[in-house]
Amino acid sequence: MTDEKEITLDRRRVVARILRERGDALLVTGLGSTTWDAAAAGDHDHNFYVWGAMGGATLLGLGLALAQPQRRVLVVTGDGEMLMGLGGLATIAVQHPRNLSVIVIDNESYAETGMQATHTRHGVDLAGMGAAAGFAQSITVLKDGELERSLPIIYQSAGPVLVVIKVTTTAAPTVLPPRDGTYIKNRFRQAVLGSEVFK
Ligand SMILES: Cc1ncc(C[n+]2csc(CCOP(=O)(O)OP(=O)(O)O)c2C)c(N)n1
Ligand SMILES: [Mg+2]
Repeated sequence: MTDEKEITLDRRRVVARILRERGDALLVTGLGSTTWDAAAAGDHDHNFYVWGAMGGATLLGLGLALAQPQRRVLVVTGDGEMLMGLGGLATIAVQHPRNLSVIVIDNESYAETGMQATHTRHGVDLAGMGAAAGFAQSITVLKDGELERSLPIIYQSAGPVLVVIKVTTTAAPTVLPPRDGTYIKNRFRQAVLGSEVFK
């Protein structure tokens, strides 16, 4: 269990800081708040917003990482979403994509549905689970300095990488990206595949 007093990082600042370094990385976001965080940092044609399918973001990222091995793939998702798809950690570790980094924005809550406590509030250690599954790197970030040190791990370390970032429960305004699934898919495919998209 994390002492509430130790958590000071703001999710919007964290996600914006990470995405500032994104270069040509591809981004998958989980349902709800992490999608708003990415939209607040700036909509991008390399963003694939998973508007639903709770528990599926990391495995979508795995498929993308395997299909696009030359690109860095980031998944930015919530602790509740990650807890719903825990088996994905084992599958990712076994597939061992060197280009996949999973970032969990861990507010120890289901913010989207009213800030109910998740299991991480009760001590479940997602980074420990990633390490036990066999992730190449699996760390928890609590402070600004640790966030800065995690950036080269997120973008350059051989994956799979899991970075669990503890953030406050401070409410952030909802910022909506496009939500037409067909539009998001087509835009993303065009941006990633270019002229290959029609083959
Ligand atoms: C299968 C399923 N169960 C429940 C929900 C309702 N739901 C939507 S967002 C959410 C909370 C997500 O929590 P988390 O991933 O921690 O994101 P946060 O908003 O806290 O950043 C829940 C329970 C859903 N969309 N799908
Ligand atoms: Mg949460």
